[in-house]
Amino acid sequence: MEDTIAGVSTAVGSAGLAVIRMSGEKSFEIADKVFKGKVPVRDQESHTLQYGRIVADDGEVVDEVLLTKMAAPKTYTREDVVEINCHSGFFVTGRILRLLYEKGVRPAEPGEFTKRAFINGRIDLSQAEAVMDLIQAKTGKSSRAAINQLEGKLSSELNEIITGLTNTLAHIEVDLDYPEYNHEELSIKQVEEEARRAMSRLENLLGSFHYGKILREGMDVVIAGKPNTGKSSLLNYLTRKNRAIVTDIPGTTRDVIEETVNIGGIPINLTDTAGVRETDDPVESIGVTRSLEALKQADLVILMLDASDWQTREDERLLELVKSSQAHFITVFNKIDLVKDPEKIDLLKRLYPDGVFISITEDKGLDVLEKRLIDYACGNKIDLDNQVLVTNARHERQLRMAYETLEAAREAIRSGMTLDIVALELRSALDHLGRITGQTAEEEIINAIFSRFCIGK
Ligand SMILES: Nc1nc2c(ncn2[C@@H]2O[C@H](COP(=O)(O)OP(=O)(O)OP(=O)(O)O)[C@@H](O)[C@H]2O)c(=O)[nH]1
Ligand SMILES: [Mg+2]
Repeated sequence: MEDTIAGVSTAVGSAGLAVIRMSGEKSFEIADKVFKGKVPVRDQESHTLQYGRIVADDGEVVDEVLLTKMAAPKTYTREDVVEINCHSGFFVTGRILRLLYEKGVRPAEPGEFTKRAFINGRIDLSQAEAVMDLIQAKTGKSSRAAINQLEGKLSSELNEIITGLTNTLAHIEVDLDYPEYNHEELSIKQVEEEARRAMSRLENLLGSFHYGKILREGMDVVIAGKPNTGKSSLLNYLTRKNRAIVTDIPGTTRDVIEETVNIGGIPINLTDTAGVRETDDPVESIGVTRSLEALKQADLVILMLDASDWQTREDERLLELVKSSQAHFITVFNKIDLVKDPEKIDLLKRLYPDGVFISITEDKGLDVLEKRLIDYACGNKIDLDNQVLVTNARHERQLRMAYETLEAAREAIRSGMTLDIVALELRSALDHLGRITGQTAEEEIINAIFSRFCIGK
């Protein structure tokens, strides 16, 4: 039998209300030792709320609360659950928890409620991970992706692939165990076909990771350019804040500044960097080094040029640098308001057909830039309702390994290997897929995942 556990499920700090959650076989019995309401908790109807008081052993009223009783199995953990809505604050919640501990409850570990939901088979591992993604979702679209995963869209796609492969494996095993039936010709073809089918589904899932990862973690966009081109002005514009200092003195930004913004539902982690140039100033030169390092981490670089002064040696050097870093980049010409001759602008547009031309001071072209950012994340091409998204790097890794293993299985078939070798590869592919759903995940992995949760979840 599992212990009964309790923890505060709401955020720590001053707020109107807090929720203390308790789960386990003794939840109702223990609740009755501290809660005084109209009816004892054990007689209260399941999935209802009751008003009452938390009373200490000496009769002192600790808090007025609302208590929710939820009997197994239709609960978050599939165990008996009690939730106490109490007044928030360190003192009150602490007292109530201590009372519960005195009556035999154990403090919940981080993520332990969700872990129980997983162990008790209500959700699989990828769904449990989605709980945390949902809590940390940065935009509406991110939370949408997490909800889809939580509701089991990824799980059911994986389970279909797993079932197909498992059936095939069973088929092979029969052939191996009863060779007298000699189905070999037939099953080899089926095996090959099944592996191919699974691979094409895995390929689909893997292809969704670019966007899925961006939704979960945000897209890392670095604004780079020589000094004074308007990088910090762009950061301020996109964040709608006066986050970075803007002056007309080249070399204003010395450090790397990061802010996350929501552009069209895509979380974008923006980094403003120190303008890159050769400098004798020791502080600025550290800033330049950091800029170059930030470039290497970027999913996408906004290379910022001054439309009125863009052919400098510094610009060329930077362009080379960005190109050689192999990062994707958008060339942005700022300050087009300063270019009075329309022919000059036309020339620029011809030279840089993929460039984006903006003026931050006159608010021109910034909508085009935002659209380009969204397009790169491919936010508009993906239908969140119908596409199963892979958002988690751990899942992507296992999917890729499953894919490679299936490829090896097909290779084994093509080169005439015996069925037992093929079976080995199939089993290994199934192991990789099972690590995502949790069926074959090692205990350390499971523990590591739940330890990243907050207490009370
Ligand atoms: N005319 C004009 N000036 C602009 C525009 N955008 C920014 N500026 C001005 O350009 C100057 C430099 O802007 P910043 O945003 O500090 O430039 P930066 O690239 O961050 O500069 P460093 O931090 O020194 O590398 C400021 O005086 C801005 O007001 C624009 O579109 N048009
Ligand atoms: Mg700056």
